[in-house]
Amino acid sequence: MKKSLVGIIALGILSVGSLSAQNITVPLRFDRYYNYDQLVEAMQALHRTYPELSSLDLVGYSDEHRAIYALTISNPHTGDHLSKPGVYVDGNIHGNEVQAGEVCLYLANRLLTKYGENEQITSLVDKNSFYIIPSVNVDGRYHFFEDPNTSSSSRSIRRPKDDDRDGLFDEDFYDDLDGDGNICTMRKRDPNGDYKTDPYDPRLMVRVKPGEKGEWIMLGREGIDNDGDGRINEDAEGYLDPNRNWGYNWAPNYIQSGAGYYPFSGTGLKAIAEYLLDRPNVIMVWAFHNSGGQYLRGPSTKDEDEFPSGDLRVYDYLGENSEMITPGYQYLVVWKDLYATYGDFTGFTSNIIGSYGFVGELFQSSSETYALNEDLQKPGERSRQEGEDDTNHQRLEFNDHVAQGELYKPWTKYMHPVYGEIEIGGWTKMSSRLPHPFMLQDLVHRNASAVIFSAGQTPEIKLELMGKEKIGKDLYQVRIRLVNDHAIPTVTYTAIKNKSHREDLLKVTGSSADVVAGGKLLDPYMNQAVYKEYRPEIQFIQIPGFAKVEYQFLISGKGRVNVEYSSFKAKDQKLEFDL
Ligand SMILES: [Ca+2]
Ligand SMILES: [Ca+2]
Ligand SMILES: [Ca+2]
Ligand SMILES: [Ca+2]
Ligand SMILES: [Zn+2]
Repeated sequence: MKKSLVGIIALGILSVGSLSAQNITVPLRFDRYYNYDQLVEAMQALHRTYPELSSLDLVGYSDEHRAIYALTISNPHTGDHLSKPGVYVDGNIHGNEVQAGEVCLYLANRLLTKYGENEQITSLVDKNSFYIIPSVNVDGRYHFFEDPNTSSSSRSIRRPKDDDRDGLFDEDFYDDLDGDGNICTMRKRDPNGDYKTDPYDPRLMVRVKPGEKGEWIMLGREGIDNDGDGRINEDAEGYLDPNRNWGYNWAPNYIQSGAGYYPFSGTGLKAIAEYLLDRPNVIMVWAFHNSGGQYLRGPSTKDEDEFPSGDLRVYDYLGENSEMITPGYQYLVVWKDLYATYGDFTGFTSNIIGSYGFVGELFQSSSETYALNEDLQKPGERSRQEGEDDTNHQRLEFNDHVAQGELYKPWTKYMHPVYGEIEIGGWTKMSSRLPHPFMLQDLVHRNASAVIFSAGQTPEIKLELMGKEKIGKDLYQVRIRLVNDHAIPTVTYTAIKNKSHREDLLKVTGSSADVVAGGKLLDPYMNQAVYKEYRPEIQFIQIPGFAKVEYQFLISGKGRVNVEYSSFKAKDQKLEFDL
């Protein structure tokens, strides 16, 4: 039963919605895709199997009133979840970017099923709190599976818009003419067309050169003239792009299309923003999308300042390691290497929440290869023909011989009410941006490993008494050291620059002692310290990655002294000593 479900989903030929819910069990399977209901069921199954280590929280509801759930993975025996560095991971903010949700599910499945068995994972779960929202755009995910789509449609939040200004809203969208669950392409034989049949594969068309005879006209996506206005597919669903609607560096529609009328007009997005604001411990953020094979960092627009150099060191360290974890993926900068995005999610988390954030663009369609690599060819095998190196040829060979035809629909005759005899065919919904399920396991594991690597770099602070020396009558010089062995500092440099939250506190108190001076120790040998002018018993501090900081206090009095370190992003530490 399950096997056939996988096949049907991969094929995208039948509507998945017609299938009854499966009994999803843990460990989860990753040779399949989960529709919205199954994704929720999978999260429930994980929580049910590991109630001690996880909680399942309702974050809020989407615009179409579907529940958005978060899975928290945290060991209550090592402290409340808010007391530990928070690693937030989400996916599928674009509804069609389905496998981003599977990366999140896989991460949760991996952390929970390997806890107590794998040493690295056990210590990361003990040390961090993981907040995982596999599907942000739950409506988009729902419709992607349930409705006929292209590989790129069902991306956004639906907001009716009258594109052709005829008083009707979204009245002429694509139509699944042949009822196969895919919105494919229409072509028609025409000797005056500007396309001819590709000489290497008759399923593909190439543009004719000047003076050459044509064979085909391309008629766009499957559709008819639904409202009889003489145009086809002219008023598609209006949209709000959920990754352009966040409350940082937002810009209106005329600058940033899809922005919406105001930030956080997407109700589910606002709920997630509040969820994050309630978790000031979040220091690491991953948001998964699905096209290109990239790990992207901000800034998202050219007019923003580059990140402070301290943050760039962290991004480079994590980004370069992620590139190696997932060969072929590139670590890049959003505005410089891709395009400007105003009001995007990681702009919000980097600048408001005070986290490091990566966008993981999953999947490269160029990975769908069929061995035509000369280096691998043995004598006697067929060699590549001229012009046959095009990605589409490779992908069609992959479709034919590796995916057994599941990704490309053969051209089939159809009688169209306007165009007469046409053909419908081409790449299916589950092609082009999603790996075939047999390749999903590798994709989800490597990307979850990039997240796990970063979780290993969240700050972990050791608080030590460096020295205590009597320098006068009832006067002591005390030195405190704080060490961070990991790459991520306890406060991002951007947060310090933006003053988006307070820095860490180092507080020295004693019932029979007063701190008369205190400040950062610059050189312990030369005894150089910069003392804070007021209230020297409280220091505002940051501990950089792979570094130590030292503080010096002059304390007058006697008895027990308490040193408390508290941080939003790192675990609090305490020590005490006697004068
Ligand atoms: Ca209209
Ligand atoms: Ca519209
Ligand atoms: Ca169709
Ligand atoms: Ca029309
Ligand atoms: Zn996306």
